[in-house]
Amino acid sequence: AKMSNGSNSENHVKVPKIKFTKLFINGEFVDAVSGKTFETIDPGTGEVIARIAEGDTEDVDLAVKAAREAFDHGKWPRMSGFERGKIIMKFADLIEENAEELAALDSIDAGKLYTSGTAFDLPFTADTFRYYAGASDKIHGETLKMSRALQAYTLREPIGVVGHIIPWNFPSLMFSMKVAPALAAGCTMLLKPAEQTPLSALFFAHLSKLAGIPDGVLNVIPGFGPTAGAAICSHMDIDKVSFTGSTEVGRLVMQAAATSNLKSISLELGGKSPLIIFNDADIDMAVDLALFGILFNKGEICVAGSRVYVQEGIYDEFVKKAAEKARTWVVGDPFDPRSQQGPQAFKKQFEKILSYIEHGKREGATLLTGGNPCGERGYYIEPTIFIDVKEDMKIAREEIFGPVMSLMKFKTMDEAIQRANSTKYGLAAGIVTRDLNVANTVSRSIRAGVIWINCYMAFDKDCPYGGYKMSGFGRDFGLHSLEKYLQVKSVVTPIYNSPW
Ligand code: TXE
Repeated sequence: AKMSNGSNSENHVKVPKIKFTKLFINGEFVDAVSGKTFETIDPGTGEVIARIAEGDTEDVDLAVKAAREAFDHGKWPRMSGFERGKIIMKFADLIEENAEELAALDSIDAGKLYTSGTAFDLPFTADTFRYYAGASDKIHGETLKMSRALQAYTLREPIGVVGHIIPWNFPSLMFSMKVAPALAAGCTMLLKPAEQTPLSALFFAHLSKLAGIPDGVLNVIPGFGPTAGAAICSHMDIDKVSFTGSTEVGRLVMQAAATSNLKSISLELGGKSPLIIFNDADIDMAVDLALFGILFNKGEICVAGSRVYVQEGIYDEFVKKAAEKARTWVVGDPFDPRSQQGPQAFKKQFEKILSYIEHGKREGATLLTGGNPCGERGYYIEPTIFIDVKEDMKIAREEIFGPVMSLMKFKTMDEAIQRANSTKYGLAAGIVTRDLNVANTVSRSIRAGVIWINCYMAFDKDCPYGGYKMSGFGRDFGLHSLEKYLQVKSVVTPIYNSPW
């Protein structure tokens, strides 16, 4: 890997002044009840960006009270879906107008490439709001044909007060993915951003007010998992928790829901997704997809293609080409347009990745490329490819969440299917082949929530995705996501003296 040496001033991207650092409750920015604050750090330098108000149980209580009031007595759940849609659309326009500033906040807070932020994350974020704005007036029930003399129909009502808990890898996109469908459904809510990346969520809170979202409908509470996060999961007055994060914490969320008020939950958790490349693949395309699959967002993405299976006929050539390409990959300042990979999001994640690399070496896998930290400061890691990886090695089993690929060889389709499925996770899978029958057979055989054929991470707001197995349950994006935020109510009345 090459290191780009750009600096912010050289590239003329203005790192924004941090304007919002407090909790957002009932339409106001306020200090935490405890008065406590915490530091948010720039992973490109290791330096403190700002101090943020630290929400805890009492702040969560205040936010829930505001959201409850807005749900039980406010106009948001009661106005027409069409009116809600107009306000959500305005929110999207404001996001678009502020996209560069929001992308810069994510770059400095999470080490994300500014070029990706402006070209991908922020347009996607705004469009996700637009997609659900368009759905808000199309939420309706069914008329039922009953076998007895009854007239019945269903209503689809908002589930109530929602707690969203999101991670640090896509701060803006995760915000939209959770908040947009819940708003469209007519819910009120609080969102806890990850402690590593609170900046864009607070900026969104500010924009939501400008858009006309009523006070109390959307509250943002930065804070830590075991305190603010746990308070949300065990709260007696929250109706639903939508969580994206680690499988370990997903288990805690489920436990807390069970022992509090049996709130509905949905979990989008870890993955160890396979990418299967067959002999008939276009090798250059397959190499590009494999590298993109593991290096996009520096591997900090739940659907990262971390296990790459290449059929034996093209394996050697694939290895050679992948190594060549990985060696030219440019790692560096996320604000430098030449960079293809920024720093890992925070120190602990950086250390976790390096420790997996050490494990891989110790367990006998061979480093094809990378394997080291790079740069003079900040949390940068070289694009890393291991070969000679065995299925039972830690690096092939556990989610690393970094730029570390395990490259493996296979002989037959059946073997590839069996090995691809030999994981506790089931988030995504990729298939590269020109044979339609192989593509269709493998798609049906793999237990994962999304299958990409001759592409990888081809996301869009229209397409639901989420986990099988221990990758969780519930779907984000698409109309399926709305279901998480709705309840079905049946209304029944007798029909008298009617032949119908
Ligand atoms: O996750 P956590 P971490 C995986 C990835 C990564 C690992 C650890 O492998 O290396 O998890 O990351 C909040 N009650 N993924 O430690 O802790 C926390 O504050 C309630 C995959 O950051 O799960 C944050 O807002 N909430 C994943 C959110 O949970 C709690 C994305 C996620 O943090 C809590 C992130 C608690 N007890 C990590 N403890 C994906 N699916 O994309 C923490 N949180």
